[in-house]
Amino acid sequence: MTQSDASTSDIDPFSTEYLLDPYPFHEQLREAGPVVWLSKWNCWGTGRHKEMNEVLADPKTFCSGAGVGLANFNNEKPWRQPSMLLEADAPEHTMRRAVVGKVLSTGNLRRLRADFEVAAAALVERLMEKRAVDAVAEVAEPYILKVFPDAVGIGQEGRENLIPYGAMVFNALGPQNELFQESMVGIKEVSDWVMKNFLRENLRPGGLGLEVYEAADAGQVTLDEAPILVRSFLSAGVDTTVNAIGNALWCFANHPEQWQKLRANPALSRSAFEEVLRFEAPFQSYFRTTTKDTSLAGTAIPGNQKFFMSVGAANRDPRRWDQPGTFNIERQTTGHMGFGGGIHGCVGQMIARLEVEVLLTAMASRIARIEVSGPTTPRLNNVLRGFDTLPLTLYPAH
Ligand code: OVM
Repeated sequence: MTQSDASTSDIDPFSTEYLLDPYPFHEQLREAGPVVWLSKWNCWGTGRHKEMNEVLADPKTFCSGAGVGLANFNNEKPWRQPSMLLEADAPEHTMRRAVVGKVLSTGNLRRLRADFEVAAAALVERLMEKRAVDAVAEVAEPYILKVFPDAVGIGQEGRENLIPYGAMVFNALGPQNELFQESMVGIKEVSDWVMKNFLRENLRPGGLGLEVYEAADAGQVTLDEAPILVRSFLSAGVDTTVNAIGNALWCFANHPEQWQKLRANPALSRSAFEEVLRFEAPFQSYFRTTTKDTSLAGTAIPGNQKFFMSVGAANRDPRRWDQPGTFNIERQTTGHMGFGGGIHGCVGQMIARLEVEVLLTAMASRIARIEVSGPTTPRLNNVLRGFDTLPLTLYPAH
C-alpha cells in the first residue's frame, strides 16, 4: 500500500505562516481526513483527537525510539544523545520512567508547594508595584527560572541558559529550517552550561536532580542514565511552562469574564490551567515512527514511516469538543492532549500543574483585571507555541 490510500495535504506545519496562525491549518488538517499524507515532509499525520489517542495508545507500533521529531533516527544520526525518556521505548524506557515519575510525584510536590507559594507571592508583590509588565520577561520567565531550577537543585548562576537550550531542543523536533538554524547559534556555551549542571557534583542536596542519582545508587537506573535523565528536566521543564504561563495570561486578558470567574473561585486555578493547555497548548506537535506495516482509521501505513500529530488540532477537534474555539475554564477538559498521553504522557505534568496553579491563585487574589497593553510578538518555534513579548497592564484588586 502507498500514500495514495490517504488524503494528501501540502500543509507545512513548520512554516512561518502556519506557526503564526495555526488554526486555519489545523482545520484543514482535521478535515482532510483521519489520516493524512503530508507531501511537504513525506510523512503521515493526523489532526484528529481520536486517531491521535489511538497512536499514543499503541507505542509498539508507533514508537518513540526513532525520535519524536521529523528526523527518523533509523535513517539519520540524532543531533544530540537521545533523551532516555522521550526518545526511548520499552523495555529501556520503563524503569527510567518509573524512577523519574516517582521523583516528580506527590510526596515531593507536597514539599515544594510552600516554596512555590513564597515565590509567587513575592513576584505578584513586585508586579503590583509596576502594573505595566511583560508577561514573559517579568512574569513567566522569572517565576519558572526561580521555582523549577530551585526544585531540581540547580545553582543560581546561568539559569537563563535554560531558555535557549529548550528552544533548541524543541526546534530540533522540526526540520532543519531557518528557525532551527537560528536557535543553534551560540549554542555551545548554552549546552556546556547544561552539561555541567546535570552532573551529580553540581546538584544540591534535597533537590529532585540528586534523587535521580540516588535511584541510580539503589540500582533502579544506571549511573550512566542518571545525568541524561536530569537533562530531561532541564530540556522539557522550562520553555514549556514559560510558554504555558504566557499563553494563560493571554487567554485571561482576552476573556475577562473568565478571569472574573477565577477571581470569584480561585479553586478553579487547576482546571483553568487545563483549559489553557487545551486552548493554547505550549507543545503543539510531535511525531512517532511506525515499527511495522500497520493501518489507522482504515489507512494502510508502511513500517519505518514518520507519523505527525497536532496537539493543537486535536484539542479543538469538533468531533471531541463542544464549542472547541471557546475558552471556558469551567468546561470538562479531561482528554485534552496538552500533556500528550499513553506511556509517554508528560512525566512532569504534576509539577507543571503545581507551578501554574500556585501562580494563578496568587495573581487572582491581587489582580482585578488583565489587559494587553501593546503589540505582542510570538516566540516562534517548530513545535512550541508562546510569546516572546506580551505587554500587560495589571489592575489591582485592592
Ligand atoms: C527530554 C525531553 C526534551 C524535550 C521534550 C520532552 C516533552 C522531553 O530530554 O527528555 O518532553
